[in-house]
Parts: sequence; C-alpha cells; structure tokens
Amino acid sequence: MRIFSGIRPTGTIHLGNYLGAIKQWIDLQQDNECVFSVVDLHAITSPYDKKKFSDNVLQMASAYLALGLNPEKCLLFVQSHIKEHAELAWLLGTICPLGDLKRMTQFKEKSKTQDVNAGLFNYPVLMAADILLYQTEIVPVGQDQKQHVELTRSLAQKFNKKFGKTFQVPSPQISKEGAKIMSLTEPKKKMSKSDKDKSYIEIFEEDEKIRKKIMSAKTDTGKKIKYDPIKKPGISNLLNIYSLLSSKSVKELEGVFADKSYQSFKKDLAELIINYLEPFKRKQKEYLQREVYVKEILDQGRKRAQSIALSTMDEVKKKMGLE
Ligand code: AQP
Repeated sequence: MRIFSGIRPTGTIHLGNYLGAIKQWIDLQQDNECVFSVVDLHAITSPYDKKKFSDNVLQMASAYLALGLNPEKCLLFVQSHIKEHAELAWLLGTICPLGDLKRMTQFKEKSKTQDVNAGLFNYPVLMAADILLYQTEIVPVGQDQKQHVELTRSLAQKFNKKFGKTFQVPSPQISKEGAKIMSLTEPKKKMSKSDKDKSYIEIFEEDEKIRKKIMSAKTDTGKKIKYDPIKKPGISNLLNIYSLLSSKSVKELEGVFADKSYQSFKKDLAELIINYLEPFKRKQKEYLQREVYVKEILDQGRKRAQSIALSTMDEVKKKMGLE
C-alpha cells in the first residue's frame, strides 16, 4: 500500500501527534511504501517566526528519525522542496466547491484564534494535493484530520469523473484509541499545540515538567479510577494514555488501580511517560548534532518522492489540457 502523512514543523510535537499519527507510521513503514513529509507550507498559514523556521523544519525531521522512522524503509522530505505540491493544489482548487471549504471544522476553529488568510482557507486543498500527488491509498492521521481526508477523497473522485481516471482515491486510517488524545487542562478538548503549555506533553519535554503537568492534569472530584469519557473525561484520557504507552488494556488498568488514589495513579503515569520517552530524547539529541546527515536523508527522500510527483503532474496536466 502507498501511505502518505505529515506534520507541521511548529516547534512542538506532543503526545497527541505521536499517539494519533507517528506511532501508526512506525508500524506501517514495515510493510508498505511510505511517504512522510515535514509540511512546512501548511505551517506558514499560521503566524510563525521566520528566524526559527528552518531550525523547526530540521528539528521535525530529526524528531521523525528519533521516533523511529527509518529512511531505508520510507521517504522523508520537506514539502516546500517539491514544488509540485503547490502546483497541484492550485489545479485542485479550480474544482473544489467553495462551500466545502467553508464547512471545514478546523478552519472554523482556527479562524477564532488567528487572522484568516487565503492559505488557511485553502489548507485542505493543499493537503489533498499532498496526498493525491503520491497516488496514496492510506492516510494515517488523528480524528481531527478525518474531514480533510474526506474532502481529498471527494476531490479525487470529482477529478476522475471530470477528466478521466487519474487519482487513486485514498482512505483515512485512524487509530482506535490514539485517535483523539485530550487536553490535560480541558479534557473535553483535543490536545493541541496551539493551546496553553500546561495542556500538552511535548515528546522531548524535561522530566520534571512532565511530572508537574501530569500531577496537575484536570480530573474530577470523585475517587474512582474508571473509564467514562462522558462523566470522567480527565481520568479517562489519562487511562487511555497509560494504556497506549504500556501493553495493558484500560480494563486491566482499572483493576490495577482499583484501590489507588488519583495522585498515586498520576505519579505512576508520569514515570511511565518519562521512561517511554527517554530513548526518543536521547536519539533526538544525537540527530540534532548530525545536521548534514539529516539534510542528506531529506534530499535523498526529495529526489525519490519528486519522481513520483512529476509523473502524477504529467498525467494531471495532460488530462486537464495543459500540455
Ligand atoms: N490530540 C490529538 N490526538 C490525536 N492525534 C492528533 N493529531 C493532532 N492532535 C492530535 C494528529 O497529529 C498529526 C499532525 O498534526 P499537525 O501538526 O499538522 O497539526 P494539527 O492536526 O492541527 O494538530 P496540533 O498538532 O495539535 O496543532 P493545532 O494547534 O493546530 O491543533 C495529524 O495527523 C493530527 O490528526
């Protein structure tokens, strides 16, 4: 299967990004043709610091490697290094109904907290181009991106109908438990890097900060450690994270912690997270010191990915009469 996914280089990767997206990528790379990108063109649709931006891109690429992406098994590259992404986005934009873009939940949410620019509005079309350029079959993402993948499917179908079969129609792959990791401070909202610092755990965060954030994570006034996302969203989110990072089911954990306090459960969880992330932190430090090597991997990935992109663009332009 051909797989495509990406994350914006915004300087932070949180537990939600890891459990919702990257953890699936690591498994998928074993038996599939995987294409993973640092999607910098998406990142610039929100305010960013141009002085730090190229460092953020390299940090994200190093993070991909540290978390287990293997450049011998998958292609890694930076989105803006392949201009066909922007080119295809323009062409797809000409068949994308305005109403579909206006309905996008993420756009509506983001518009509440930042100035709206045309790039932010067109984000889902660029994401469709990212996916369709590689004739992708599966897109492993968190729940929040499902609507964008649905739009991608509908654009692929529309294009194929109008101009003749050109694109593979992709499907989202959403991990059952990791699909939506919730905020630590407002557990009815998804964990999000544009939220306040205390609401998420960064993958490369200092141990002491992780302890503090978990210990102060919002729970409820009850005492029972029980999975009930409606009545006990805080404790349910923590149980879910515990389960995903250990090999224990939520049911098993309810049994293990049946007589324990919230505080003792949180202490255990903080140590579990710290131990789980420790090897990633070590590797990330190593990759950050090997900038030339990381850039070389990205360049090799770019060359191979671009040959697929060029072949798709050739066909798209012919089908659209742009020869
Ligand atoms: N809370 C989450 N639970 C599960 N998966 C999540 N993802 C994001 N948050 C969660 C998944 O991570 C991938 C990368 O997404 P992105 O960096 O492009 O940003 P995003 O989807 O907009 O979410 P962020 O990282 O939290 O940023 P903001 O601040 O914009 O909300 C995607 O596969 C996403 O589904």
